[in-house]
Amino acid sequence: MNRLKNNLVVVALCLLCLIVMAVFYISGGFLGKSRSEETDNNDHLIMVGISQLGSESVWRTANTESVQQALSKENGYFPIFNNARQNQENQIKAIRGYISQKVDYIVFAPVTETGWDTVLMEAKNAGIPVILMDRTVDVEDDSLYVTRVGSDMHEEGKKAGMWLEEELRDKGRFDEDINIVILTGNKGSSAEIGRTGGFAEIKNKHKNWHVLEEVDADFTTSKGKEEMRRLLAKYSDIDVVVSQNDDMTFGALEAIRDAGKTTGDGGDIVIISFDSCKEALELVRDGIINVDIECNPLQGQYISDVIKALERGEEIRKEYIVDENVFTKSNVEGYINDRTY
Ligand code: GZL
Repeated sequence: MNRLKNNLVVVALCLLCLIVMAVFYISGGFLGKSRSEETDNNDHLIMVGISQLGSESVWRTANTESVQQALSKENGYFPIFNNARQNQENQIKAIRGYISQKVDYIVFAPVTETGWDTVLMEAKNAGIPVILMDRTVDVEDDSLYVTRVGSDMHEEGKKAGMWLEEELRDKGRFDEDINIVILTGNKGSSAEIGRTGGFAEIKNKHKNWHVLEEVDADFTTSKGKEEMRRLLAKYSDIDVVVSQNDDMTFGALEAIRDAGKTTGDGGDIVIISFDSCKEALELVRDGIINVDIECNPLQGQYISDVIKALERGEEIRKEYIVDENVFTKSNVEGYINDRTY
C-alpha cells in the first residue's frame, strides 16, 4: 500500500513540474520571450539591413543617427545595422549577410561608385529591394536598386564654383590669376566625383583659375591637416582651398594657422567647404570659412517614407534629392542654433 502511495506522490510531483515549466515557457519566464511571442512580435516589423559606409565625419554620424531614428522598432522596423569602416569588402559581406537573413529591404550608402553589380544582382535575385542612401553606384543595370535618397553632389560642386566667381567679381579679382588647391574626399566616391566635376565645370570657364594640386584627404580631419601642411610647404601662393567636407576643412585650418597665414573674409586664403555642420557654420559666422555648401545628412525620414510607399504598393521615383543651402556670413546666423549636427 505504501509503495502505491509513494508512486502516486512521484507522479503528482512530475505533473506539477511539467505544468510549472509550461506556464513559465509560455509566459517567457526562463527563456525570455517565448519563441512564438518573439516571432509574432517581429513578424509585422519591416526587417531592414542597413550598410553604412563608415563613421569618418560629423556628417556621417548625423546621417547614421537620422536613419537609425527613422527605421526604428517604434516606427515599425526591425533594423540590422553594420558600419563598414570605409571598406567596400565589409559592405559586400554585410549585404550578403542581409540576403541570407532574408531581410525585407537593404539600405546602403556605397563607399565607392563601382564594384557593386554582382552583390546587387544577388539581392535582386533574392527579391530584396535595395535603397541607396547618400551616395550612388555606377552599375550596368540600374534596376539593381529601386531608388536613391541623397544629394546632387555635382550641383554642390557647381555652387562652390559659382560662389567663387561672385566672390572674385565682388573683390575686383575676377581677372586675377587665382591659385587653387583641392582637398577631395575618397577618390571614386560619388561625393568626390560630383563635387570635383561640378567645380571643374565652372573652373574650366576661367583660364586665370589654376588648380595647383588636387589630393585625396579621405574626408577626415587628420588627413586634411597632413595634406594641407604638405601643400603649404610646396606652394607659397595658394589663394583658395576647396575642401570637400568640413572635417578636412578643420584640419586644413589648423595647418594654415600653424603656417602663420589667415583665412576667410579679408584673409590670405579663401576657404570653400562642404557639409555645413554646426561647428563649420560657426566658423562661417566668425569669418574664418568664406562659404559652406550644405550637404544634408538627414535622410532617414525620406527613406522610411519610400519604404512605407513600397509597402503600400505605390510607384516611387528613381531619385529623391534632399533640400540644401549655401551658407555665407550674410545668411548663416539663423541656421546655427537649431542645427542638430
Ligand atoms: C556626402 C557624403 C560625404 C560627406 C562627408 O553626401 O557622402 O561623405 O560630405 C562624408 O562628410 O564623409
